[in-house]
Amino acid sequence: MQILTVATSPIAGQKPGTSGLRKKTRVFMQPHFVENFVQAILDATGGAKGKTYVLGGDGRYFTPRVAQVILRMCAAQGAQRVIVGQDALLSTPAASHLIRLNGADGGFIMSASHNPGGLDEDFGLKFNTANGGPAPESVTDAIFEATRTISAYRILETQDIDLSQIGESRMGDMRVSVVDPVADYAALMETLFDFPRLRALFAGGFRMRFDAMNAVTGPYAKEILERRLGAPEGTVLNATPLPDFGGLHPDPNPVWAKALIDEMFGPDAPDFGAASDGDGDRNMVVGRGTYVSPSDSLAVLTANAHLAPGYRGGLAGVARSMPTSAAADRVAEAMGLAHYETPTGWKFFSNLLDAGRVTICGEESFGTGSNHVREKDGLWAVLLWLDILAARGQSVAEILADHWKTHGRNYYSRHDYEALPNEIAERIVGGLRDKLAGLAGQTFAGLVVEAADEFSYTDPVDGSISAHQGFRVMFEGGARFVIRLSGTGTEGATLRLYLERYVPGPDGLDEEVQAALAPVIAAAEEIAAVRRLSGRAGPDVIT
Ligand code: VG1
Ligand code: CO
Repeated sequence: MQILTVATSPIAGQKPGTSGLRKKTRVFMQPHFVENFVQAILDATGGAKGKTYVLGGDGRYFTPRVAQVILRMCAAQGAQRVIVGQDALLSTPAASHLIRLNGADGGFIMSASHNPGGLDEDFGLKFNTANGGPAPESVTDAIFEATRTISAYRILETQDIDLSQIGESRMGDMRVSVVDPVADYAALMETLFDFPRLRALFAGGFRMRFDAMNAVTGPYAKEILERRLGAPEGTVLNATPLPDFGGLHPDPNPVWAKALIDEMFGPDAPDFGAASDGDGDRNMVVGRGTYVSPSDSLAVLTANAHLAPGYRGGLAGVARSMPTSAAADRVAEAMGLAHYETPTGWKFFSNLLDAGRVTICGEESFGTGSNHVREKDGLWAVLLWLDILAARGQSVAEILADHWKTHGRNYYSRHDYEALPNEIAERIVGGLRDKLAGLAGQTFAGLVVEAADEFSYTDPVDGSISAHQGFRVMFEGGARFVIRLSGTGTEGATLRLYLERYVPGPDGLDEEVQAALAPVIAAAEEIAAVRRLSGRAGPDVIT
């Protein structure tokens, strides 16, 4: 076995986005592409010498090759140990947990999350730090800088290691531990939720459908829901992770998880439905005939978490990303909890969680999680919902209606305009930026602008500043819209328009969402002209 030093040169475009580096799979397959990026990660984080890493991913096409490359590079650079999920599988929350459980120095997660997989689709690589959380901006900036100056990488010349068998082996001087990807995660869930109560729920005939979308959560959901909690076999659909996710787009929303939605709104629907994304950190929850918007889900979980054993002592606080609705803020205010508003992306929650300022975090993009790991966690959210349903003995619809009666309702929707030509997206965003300062006091579609700005975040823990995090236009009465460009897309620019309107109740809590938001949608078009400037008749995806 020989350590090779391979000459290389910088490859453009290796800048991590909202959540790691994402590109078309064929881009990742170019010579040196993976190696350059991995070397940049190692160099930017002080080298691999003596370190322990966790490695796994959502099983998408190209994962087995990348896993071997990462192992050989870690071995060449003196890493002490890599803990790998069997078959190179690990959900993102399970990887976060393994890093923390083993006191590892970091982890590599091979995933493009909710993006489709396959030779002609997307691949991705994320690096998490020793706290189990996504690398903060200071680290991703340093990684990007390293990709721009790289001249060589080091890799061990050796045979592939067998990742299909659980157990210990060696690659050069480095220890490789292939572990069950599910066991430690499932054990963690048992400490947070009332498993006997949940077993009794299923034994009593409670019916659930979980769509794993042929992605990584399948084995986790099978083990926890069907084996440990006794839900009938067949509760988990699409449970085998496939390299191309069986052609599904593993993004748990009403558009891409339409089969689940149809079942939940059809005759004889189960009591509860849920779906997860490619890497298992997102969740969509659906009641019988009831869609739960992720922003409302965060608010309901915050209000009811104390019903689950892991949160019986109460919450330290709650954080949401800026585009997420203020529903959770209202709960926090009612409960006297601290609440925080961060930029989009889970990396911004880590400091708040590490400092003990918040217990629960969430994003409008179907992501919720808590201080049990440093990532959002799809199955965790599903189990917390189940525990709440079991404790309250009510349906999802009843819990939502009760929530809105108590706190009022933040009508909410996100409109995505996908794969826009970059110059058009820039024109829309640039136009809005130019207008922002003069908007206050003006009326659009009957709504008076109260304030408008570009969101900038100062981390309350370390004081770091993240500017240019999206445009906000706030109207009198609590309505607002937000526009930002996606940092996870791989084709052109995806523009996200987030719309929100608050209705205090008791009247007007049961409107159709798009109808309730019509004035905000109209005002947003008058101000930002997304449809006019893009020439699109409407959004590609509405969630
Ligand atoms: C999207 C979501 C964001 C989420 C990110 C990663 O980012 O909006 O809330 O944290 O995806 O989610 P963007 O930049 O495209 O809006 V996932 O499940 O990749 O890990
Ligand atoms: Co994800």
